[in-house]
Amino acid sequence: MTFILTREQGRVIRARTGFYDVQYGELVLRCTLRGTLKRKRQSETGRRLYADPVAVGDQVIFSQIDQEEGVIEDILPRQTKFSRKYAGKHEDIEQIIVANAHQVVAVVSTQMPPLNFRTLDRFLILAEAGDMAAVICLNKMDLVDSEQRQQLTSTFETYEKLGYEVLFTSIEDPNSIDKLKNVLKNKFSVIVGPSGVGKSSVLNAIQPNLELRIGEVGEKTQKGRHTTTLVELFKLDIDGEVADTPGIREVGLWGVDTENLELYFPEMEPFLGTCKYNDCAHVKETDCGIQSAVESGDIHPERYRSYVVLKTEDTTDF
Ligand SMILES: Nc1nc2c(ncn2[C@@H]2O[C@H](COP(=O)(O)OP(=O)(O)OP(=O)(O)O)[C@@H](O)[C@H]2O)c(=O)[nH]1
Ligand SMILES: [Mg+2]
Ligand SMILES: [Zn+2]
Repeated sequence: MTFILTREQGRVIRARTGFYDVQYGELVLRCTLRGTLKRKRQSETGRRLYADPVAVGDQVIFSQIDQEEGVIEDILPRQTKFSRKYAGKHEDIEQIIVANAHQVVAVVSTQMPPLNFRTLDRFLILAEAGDMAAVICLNKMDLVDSEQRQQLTSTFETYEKLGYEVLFTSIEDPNSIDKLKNVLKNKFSVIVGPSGVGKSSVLNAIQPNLELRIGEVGEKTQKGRHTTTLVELFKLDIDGEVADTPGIREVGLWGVDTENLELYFPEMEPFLGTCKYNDCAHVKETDCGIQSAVESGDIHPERYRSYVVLKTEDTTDF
């Protein structure tokens, strides 16, 4: 008779709605969810709470059914989570993309697809809301000339001043890939960003035997084609772990206190309390300390634009 594991602790390394690969030592079991857990998806009124109650990175209690299959009995509390608002057909619910990561690497590209600061700021805010540090990776640096490169370096100083580490990478420049490698060392990182920016490509450059599928970016649309279709966790040879994720088209905010959105913009802090109105939204009000700081150049206009977009509509702006 073969030995069957019961109620052991494992970790979810791959998730596809309804099925989860749980790792326990060398063993990986394809698991489903116990019925009681499925019901956790719903509030007492029967409303759905999560797109999926289990996420990659979750520590879970599982029992084995046979050589290949098992069932998840319980989910252990999460240290961190990277979530977005999942716009379902009838309601907005939380989609946990990765649980328990130490840091978020937000990847954007210089071109193909074009650089979008709104999107980048949304990723940074979601990292903050999920209690994780964020590193910015501006990829495809080989597609810009030296003048543009200089311009980008100075634009991204804004982010460096806010305390974000900024990496300028290209899969054609091994030095830049080494820098990214260093950032991933000894940590569990989640790589996020729009489709086609090169998330899977930079991971392949770091460790070719990952053999992640990479896609093309349409010449006309300048958009990626969602080549990575599921969240997957990998162990790196350099001692570190990464979760590659599919490009996110709609970065809906989740877990963000939009009433106090200014608190997610560190550069606004020195000016809080300097507005005429206590409940100033810093959008159209007169005598507003934040708007004055934008005019005097103390707050970067692109960052302020992100603030206004998120404050006033909280929907995706591409
Ligand atoms: N010129 C240039 N092209 C790159 C670079 N990195 C990636 N690419 C190209 O960008 C395209 C998209 O790369 P992927 O790695 O599939 O992008 P992704 O972010 O994983 O996309 P999704 O999985 O759809 O979210 C591919 O054609 C890559 O060859 C780079 O540094 N420079
Ligand atoms: Mg990919
Ligand atoms: Zn104000």
